[in-house]
Amino acid sequence: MYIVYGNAESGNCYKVKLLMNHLDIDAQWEHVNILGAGTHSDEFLAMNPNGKVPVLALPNEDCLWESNAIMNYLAEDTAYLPNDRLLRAKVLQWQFFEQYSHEPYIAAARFIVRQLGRPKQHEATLQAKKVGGYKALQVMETHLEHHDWLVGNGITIADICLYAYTHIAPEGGFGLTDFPFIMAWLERVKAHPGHVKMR
Ligand SMILES: N[C@@H](CCC(=O)N[C@@H](CS)C(=O)NCC(=O)O)C(=O)O
Repeated sequence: MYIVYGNAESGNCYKVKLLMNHLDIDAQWEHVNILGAGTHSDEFLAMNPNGKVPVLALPNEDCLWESNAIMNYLAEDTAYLPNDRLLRAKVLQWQFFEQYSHEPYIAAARFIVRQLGRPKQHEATLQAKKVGGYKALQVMETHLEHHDWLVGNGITIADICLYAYTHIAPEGGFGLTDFPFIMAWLERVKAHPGHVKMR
């Protein structure tokens, strides 16, 4: 049985939870306090020297960290990670986009608003995050105007990856009403069998 070290407030952990639900994979979840010292204990750092959740502990006692690496591992040989070389590379393309151009803005803005309580001294950072976040949303909107899914003709881990922080983008102050194709895609992901809410 897998053990996932995670936190229910984390979109990165939700990616793993959502995929596991889609794939009907059982796991034991261990809560990690990410605002305290939970990710900095010697025990935790032995599993992930980078001190972040999620961590997937494998039955052979090896550990895997980085949400997208965990998803690729779990999705191997399933329809959620295509075998076709180009489609597989496109899944990676969206996962790298998520980590470099989406999550650092959208998740970070949400952290400032929700976890830090939007303190005045972070206002300039928050506004800068808004610019980057809306740019990422526009990239998705443009693609989804002509495609039902991010890659190929069905749901893949690219959709699960980007669903995680996009569906809670309003918690960081991002309005989604100007992105009708993203909103329709969020509904498609939500309606797919195997869906589970973040909290
Ligand atoms: N790139 C990593 C990011 C992981 C990450 O930022 N995790 C946050 C929660 S969303 C965390 O553990 N923060 C606590 C800390 O940095 O100590 C991934 O995709 O797994």
